Amino acid sequence: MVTAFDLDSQPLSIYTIGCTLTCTDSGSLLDASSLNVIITDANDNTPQFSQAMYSFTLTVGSTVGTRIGQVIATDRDVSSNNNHVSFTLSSTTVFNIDSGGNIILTGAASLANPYIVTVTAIDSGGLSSTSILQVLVLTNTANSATTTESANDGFFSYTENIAWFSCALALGAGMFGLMGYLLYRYCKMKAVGRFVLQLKHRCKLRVTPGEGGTT
Ligand SMILES: [Ca+2]
Ligand SMILES: [Ca+2]
Repeated sequence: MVTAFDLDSQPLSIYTIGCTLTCTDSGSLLDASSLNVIITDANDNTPQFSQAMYSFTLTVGSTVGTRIGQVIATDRDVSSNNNHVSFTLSSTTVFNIDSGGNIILTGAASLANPYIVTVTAIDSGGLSSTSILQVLVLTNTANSATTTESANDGFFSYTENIAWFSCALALGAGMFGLMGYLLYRYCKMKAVGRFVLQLKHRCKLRVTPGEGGTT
């Protein structure tokens, strides 16, 4: 019995093909029987990475346990026995990889850029493939601008800053009010002075005709 196509490519882990068998003799006597062929999944697919190379960045000084990124590999076999994928990394004490493909920091990463290691995906039957993992370690200088911006944005998040700002605002308002008051008093005194001068001038005018009449 020979198959005419790839039975393993069917999207079922186990399925059955029903056949009818017949046999005849030289006298044309025959008999028939049924044959069920149960197709099970063979481990004929190798895990495949979604990318030939993965590149991630990491800030120097990051704490152990930091998740750096994730690699993804899939296996086209249909049964869990044959499509279960696990990961390993080539020798390194700085990174590790968990069952989900997450790259985890396990040691102090230096600025010896870039870290390049081989990541392997292997199924339960021992079929495997590899990809390249590159990790670029950056200084935190690139984050300084963001840090400064955050500090500015958070000016009013500190109680002492609010107190200083309120005092400065109140002092400015007080000075403005005092200047307005002094200006008002100055204008008022100036008006009173003009009034007094005008009054003196009128009195002088009234006295002048009388003095002329007595002479
Ligand atoms: Ca497989
Ligand atoms: Ca298969």
